[in-house]
Amino acid sequence: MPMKVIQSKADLAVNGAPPAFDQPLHVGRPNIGNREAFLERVGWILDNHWLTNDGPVVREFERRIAGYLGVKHCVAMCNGTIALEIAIRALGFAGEVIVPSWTFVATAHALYWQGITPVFADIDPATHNLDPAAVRRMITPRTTGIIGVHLWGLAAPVEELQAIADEHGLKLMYDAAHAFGSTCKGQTIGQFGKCEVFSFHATKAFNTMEGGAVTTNDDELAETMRLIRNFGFKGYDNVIHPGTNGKMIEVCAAMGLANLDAFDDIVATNTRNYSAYCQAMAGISGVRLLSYDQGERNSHHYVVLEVDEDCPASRDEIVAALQAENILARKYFWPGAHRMQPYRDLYPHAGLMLTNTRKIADRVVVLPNGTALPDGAVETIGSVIACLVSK
Ligand code: T4K
Repeated sequence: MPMKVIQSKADLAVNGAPPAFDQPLHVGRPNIGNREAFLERVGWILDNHWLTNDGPVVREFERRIAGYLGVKHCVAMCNGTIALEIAIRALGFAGEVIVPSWTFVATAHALYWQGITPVFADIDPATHNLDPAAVRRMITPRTTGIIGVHLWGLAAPVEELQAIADEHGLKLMYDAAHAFGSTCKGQTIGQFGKCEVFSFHATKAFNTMEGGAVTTNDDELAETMRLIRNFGFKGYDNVIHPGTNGKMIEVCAAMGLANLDAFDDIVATNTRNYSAYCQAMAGISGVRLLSYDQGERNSHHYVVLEVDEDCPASRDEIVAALQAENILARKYFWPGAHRMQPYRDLYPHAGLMLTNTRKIADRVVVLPNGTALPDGAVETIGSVIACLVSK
């Protein structure tokens, strides 16, 4: 279908015109790599009669991911949230752990679920990542660790956070759910802190349908996480550690291998789309895209638009107008974890310490990207936003 031409506000679906797209455009539309390679491997898995429990495809996947990220160990998991929980448990976090509120709620839930109190620190509005000075302010005698998040695949301030952790005897790990393929000062994310946790959920740039992994250079930590991932079993009938079921299945690993082979192409498509978005938004006053450091690698999976306070259209008006066009933009991660339960009841006044988080939460719109985005869609999305904010 030819793209709708938007010349005036009367052409917008919120004002009664037909939507720009027949089919919804999703922010998290999965990238599907080499379909034939995937299906062939699934056939092999069925013939092999080994579907889960540390099977040969999961092992190959772990080797390939560790090699790709340049890290000693990759422990594949059933999803990113369980991977966070297992890493937190293996590191022995307790008491309070400092995290950003400006993240997907799973970062905080993975702590709370284990009886550990997440303490929210504010972010740097330029990068949306933890502000080291804010982290220092939240340290108490009960603090045992810090979880940095590389939000949108932009590296957290790893040197500053490591210095704080060393100074105060805290353990530091990362939620790298968004950061597969990103670098920090040229070094691949996956090797910072004690360990880093990836999500390979369907909606991520690199996916295994459901899945995740913890990467680390620490042999002992990797071994402990492998035990916890499989109920604490060391061989048959011998349980030597408390554990859970965090195992990745063979079919998910097969999807991961097919997508790993396609990952460079996926990133190239995302990067092309991101550049088109930059061009489309360049002349529109009142909105701007979060920028990526051109000297670092990033999957450019997240296209994050910030709507200024004095923009003629509010953030919520922009989201409503895009959704009316079947462009399912998202307000990730509004309203911030501190305003979600149980944290809203736990910290009714947290917003006083989280001034940047509050501001950013009210400004952000995440736009669709990925290999499923139709040609020309970015330009149409740009023209919807341009028309909306025009006076
Ligand atoms: N830490 C961080 C920083 C994270 O962002 C995440 C996950 C985690 C930890 C936890 O990792 P996992 O345990 O999830 O591995 C989605 C994802 O479910 C979640 O994985 C992700 N972050 C988060 C940012 O986004 P929702 O609740 O927004 O998902 P939903 O169902 O609204 O889907 C998003 C869009 O994608 C929709 O427009 C529908 C579309 N979609 C979705 C799926 C699953 C498709 O088109 N096809 C699909 O197969 O959380």
